[in-house]
Amino acid sequence: MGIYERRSTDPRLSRLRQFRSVRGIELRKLLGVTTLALVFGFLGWLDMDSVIASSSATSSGNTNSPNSQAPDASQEPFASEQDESFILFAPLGQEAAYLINRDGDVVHQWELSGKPGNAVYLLEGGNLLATYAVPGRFMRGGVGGGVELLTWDGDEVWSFELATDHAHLHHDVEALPNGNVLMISWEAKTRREALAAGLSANQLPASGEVWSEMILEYDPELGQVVWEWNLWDHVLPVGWSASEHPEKIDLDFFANPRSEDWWHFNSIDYSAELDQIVISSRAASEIWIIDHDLTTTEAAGDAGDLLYRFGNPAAYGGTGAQVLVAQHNPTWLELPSSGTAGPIRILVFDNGDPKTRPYSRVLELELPAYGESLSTRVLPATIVWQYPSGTSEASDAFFSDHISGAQRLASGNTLICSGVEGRFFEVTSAGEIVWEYVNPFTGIGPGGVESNETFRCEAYSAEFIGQGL
Ligand SMILES: [Ca+2]
Repeated sequence: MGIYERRSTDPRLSRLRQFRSVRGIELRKLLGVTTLALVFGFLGWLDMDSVIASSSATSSGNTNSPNSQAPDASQEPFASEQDESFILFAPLGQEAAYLINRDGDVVHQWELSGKPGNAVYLLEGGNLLATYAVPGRFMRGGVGGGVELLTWDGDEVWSFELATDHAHLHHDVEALPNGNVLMISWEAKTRREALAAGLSANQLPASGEVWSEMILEYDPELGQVVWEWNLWDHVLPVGWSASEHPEKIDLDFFANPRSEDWWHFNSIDYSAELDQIVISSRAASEIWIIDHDLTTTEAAGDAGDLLYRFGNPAAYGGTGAQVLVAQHNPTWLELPSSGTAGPIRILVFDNGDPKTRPYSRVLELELPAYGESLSTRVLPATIVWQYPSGTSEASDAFFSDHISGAQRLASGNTLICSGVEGRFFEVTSAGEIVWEYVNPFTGIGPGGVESNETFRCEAYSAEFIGQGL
């Protein structure tokens, strides 16, 4: 059974998820029913990260993870403690984060202060950096509002909430080496501000309001935001050509009267070596790179314009093929050792879309001549690896049109979270699946129905976590 067969049924109305398990241990079928059409009818204002929810045949609340599958011992890919033997995830329908081993046993769990909003991470030593949803005026897909640092035992070290009528955290955070945390926040822009930026009234949502984006750096020692990058500082000035200024953000491309969440940032990742940030804009189908080596004042000026962008030339009036479709979770891969010139690589989960490209894939992008030698803001990225490859024997087609992510492991393998399916699987560079798990913890997810959807999963080594693992 391949994805092409699945396409014979409208994946937006019903979806039969079927896949072979690792090495033929068993054949398992999950019947998922998406309620997109109904939900669209009731909740037309929601975007894709909220409207699709699935039910699954998995049980609720078990701690024994009945759907886990141990890898074949003869193919044991986790040879040393340096390998990432533990997987962290927070099901979108529960107020909890789980840490499992490769046998699928829950080895630890945390209670969160709300449903995930959306990413969770372990810090070295076993503290949990978690997002959680806080009610507010702008409750769109990926809504957050709170960030908390919990000890291994679940005690709060600190928490920070931003869920006002004018700003609301969402989706992802990034722990910096100095202990600060980067956060993504929506920021409300009034009709007046939107018109002043060159938009016409008929480009605005019915509310007249647009929710823009900010990147905030929170210092938990000071208990305050110490750095900010604001998207609105970098919009294309009226009268400028978008294609001649890809460093600017063209509001016309995003103007969409149906939605107020124009850019829909859904991830943030930081490179300490470059002191740069890579952001994913789902609505643009682009990844954007910005400089973090700036003061807030500098970041509000031209120096804070997009350093580079990649994925969808239409977003800046350019020509050429669109590569990314509604992607998530671009991450910097390990950089060449210092002093060695070499290509920069980024791994990204390229979701796809039911209408235009109904399959997902994971791409490894190489950015040649990255840095000062690049004379363009448009990255000349090439795809150097992808899953599925199209030629591998891994026939387990997967499709998750929202949420999801991918992580390159120390072994060179790639851990993929197909979030809609609540499915985590690890593939070798040759595209062979060597481990697989389906989240059994269900709950009422963002779409308002029971699901096992999971935003992402993250793998960690026992050495990194400590705590006697
Ligand atoms: Ca992150």
